[in-house]
Amino acid sequence: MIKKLLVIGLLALFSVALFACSDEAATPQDSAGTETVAEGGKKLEEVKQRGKIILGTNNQLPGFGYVDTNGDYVGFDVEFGQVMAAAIFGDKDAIEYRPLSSQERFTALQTGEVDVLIRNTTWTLTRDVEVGLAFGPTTFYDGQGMMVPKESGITTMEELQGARIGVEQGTTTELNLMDQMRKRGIDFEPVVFQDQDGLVAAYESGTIDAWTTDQSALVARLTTMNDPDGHVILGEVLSKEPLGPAVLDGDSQFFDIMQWATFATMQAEEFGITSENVDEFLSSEDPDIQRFLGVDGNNGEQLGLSNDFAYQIIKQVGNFSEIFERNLGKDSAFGLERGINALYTDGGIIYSPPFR
Ligand SMILES: N[C@@H](CCC(=O)N[C@@H](CS)C(=O)NCC(=O)O)C(=O)O
Repeated sequence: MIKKLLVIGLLALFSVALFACSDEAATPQDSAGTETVAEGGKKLEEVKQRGKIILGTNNQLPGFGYVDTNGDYVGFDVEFGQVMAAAIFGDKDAIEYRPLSSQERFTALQTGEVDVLIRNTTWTLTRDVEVGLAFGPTTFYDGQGMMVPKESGITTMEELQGARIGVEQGTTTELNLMDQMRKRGIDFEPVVFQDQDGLVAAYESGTIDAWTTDQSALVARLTTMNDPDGHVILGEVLSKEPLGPAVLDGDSQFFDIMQWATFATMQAEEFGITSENVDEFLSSEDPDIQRFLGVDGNNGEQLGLSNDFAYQIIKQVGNFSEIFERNLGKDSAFGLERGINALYTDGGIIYSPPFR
C-alpha cells in the first residue's frame, strides 16, 4: 500500500515526456570520442583504491532495480552488483549506486562514471561492438511482451492495428517494436518516452492504448499499477532479451572478475551450496568444491582477488537460486517461474563453466 502511494506520488511528479523516435545507435555515436577510463587492467586497482564499486542500475523497476521504502536499493540486478562487491571487497555493501535511465546507461559506462552496468540491459551485437561494452553471463533470459487494458478485449498483436503504443527511448524494445509491426504489416503509432514512469502514467490515463517492454518488466511493473487486475500481457513474445551485467571493453581483468563472480552464483547452485550451508562445505572432501570455495588452489589470486571470493559471494549474497527466488520467484511478489532460467541440469540454460 505504501509502495503504491509512493508510486502514485512519483507519477504525479513526472510529466509525460514525449520524444521523436530515435535509434539507439545514436548513443555510441554521440559519445564515440569519449576517452575511456578502464584500459589495460587498471580498473580493479582504481576500484580497490576507492573502496567501493560504482554500480549503474535501475531505480524504477520492481524486482530488478528499485529503491524500497527504507531508501535501499533492492532487486535481482542490484544483488548481482552486490555479488561483485562481495568478490572484490568481501563486503557486499561496498557499492555506490548510480540510477540510470535507458538512454544514460551506456554513456555512463563509456565515461567511467560507473564501473559496471547491471540494469535490465539486453546483450546485442551493436552494444557489444559499436557501443564498446563487454557483457558478462546472462542472468535472465527474457523476451519482449505487450500490455493492454483488459477491457480493450485485445488478445493478439494484429488487433493493435491503428493503436498508439508506448515504448521507451534507447531500448531494444523500441527497435523490435518497429521491426515486428512492419513484419506483420500492422500500422500503429509509436509513442516514445524517456522514462518508464512517464510511459506508465500515459498508459494508465489512456493516452496510449498499449505499452511494450521486456516481459519481466511488464510483470514487475504491473504490481505497482493502480489496478493490477485491469491489464493483460499478450501471449506473444516479440524478441530475445538476454539480460546481464556489462563492463567497458578493454580491461580483461575486470571483465573476468564480473564474469566469474556471476558464474559463482550459478556454480554454487549446481553444487547445492547456499548462504545457509556454505560453512559446512568448507570441510568438503570434494576437490572441485575445495577449489571453488578457495580452501585449495588459487582461483581468486588469478583474478586479482582473495581465494575465498566465491565463499564471500555465497555467504553474503547467496547462490543463483536464492537471488532469483528472493527477488523474482516464489519468495517475491512476482512469483516468476525459473523456466528457461533454471540450471541446465533442471531443463533451463543457466550454466557455469568449471572453476578450475
Ligand atoms: N532490455 C531492454 C529494455 C531495458 C529498459 O530500459 N527498459 C525500460 C522499461 S522496463 C526501463 O528499464 N525503464 C526504466 C527507466 O528508464 O528508468 C534494453 O536493454 O534495451
